[in-house]
Amino acid sequence: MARYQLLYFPLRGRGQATRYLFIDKGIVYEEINTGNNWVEDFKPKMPFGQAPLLKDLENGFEIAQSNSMIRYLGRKEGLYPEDIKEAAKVDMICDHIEDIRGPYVRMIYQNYENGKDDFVKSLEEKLQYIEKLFKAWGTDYIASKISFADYNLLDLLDDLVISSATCLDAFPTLKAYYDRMASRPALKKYRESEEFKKMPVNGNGKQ
Ligand code: 0HH
Repeated sequence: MARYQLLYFPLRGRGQATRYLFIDKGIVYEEINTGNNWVEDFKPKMPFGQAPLLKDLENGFEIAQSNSMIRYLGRKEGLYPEDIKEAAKVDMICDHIEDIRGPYVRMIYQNYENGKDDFVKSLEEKLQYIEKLFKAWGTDYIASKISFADYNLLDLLDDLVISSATCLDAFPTLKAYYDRMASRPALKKYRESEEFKKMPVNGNGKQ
C-alpha cells in the first residue's frame, strides 16, 4: 500500500530527487499527475500555488516546496544524519545544489538561447567546490551513509550532464560519486526503464 503521494507534472523537474529516494529505499508511493486540469483542480489547493506537493498518507500531512519535501523524507525515513556535523555537510551541499538549480531553471525557462553557454561555463567554478569538499571528506556519499541529499545531487548531476556531457570530466571524485549513485541496483534498474527514459527533463522541452 502506498505510504506517500507525489503530486507533480509528468516530468523530472523538481520531483525527481524525491522519486529517486522512494525508488532506492523501496518506499511505495503513488504519483498524481497535476498536469490534468492544473489551473482548476490543483493550483488553488497548493500551499504556494505550485507543484510538487508531497502527501504523507500515514498522518495526512502535506508538504510543499521540493527541498522541504525531501528533507521531511530524510527525517522520517532515517536518511538525515544524526551527527550535527554530518547533517551540516548534507545541508550545505543541498544549499549549494539550490545555488546551481536556481540559475539552471531560470536559464531553461527564461533565457535558454542566450543563456545556456554562460550557464555551462559557470559550472566549472560551481562544481570544483563540490569536488574539493568530496576529496577532503573522503566518504562514498555526502555523509558517511546515504542521505536525502544524495538523491538531490544525483538528480542535479543528471540535469547538468544532459546540458553539458563533459561538465564532470575535470572532476574525477564527483564523477565517481555520480557513477556510484547511478549504479545503485534499484536506481540503475529504474534509470534503464522506459518510464524513466521517456520522462521529459523539463516542462518546455529544453535541456
Ligand atoms: N520552489 C518551488 C519548489 O522547489 C518551485 C516549484 C515550481 O517551480 O518546489 N513549480 C512549477 C513546476 S516546476 C509550477 O508549479 C517547473 C515545470 C513547469 C512545467 C509545467 C507547467 C505547466 C503549467 C500549466 N508551475 C506552475 C505554476 O506556477 O502555476
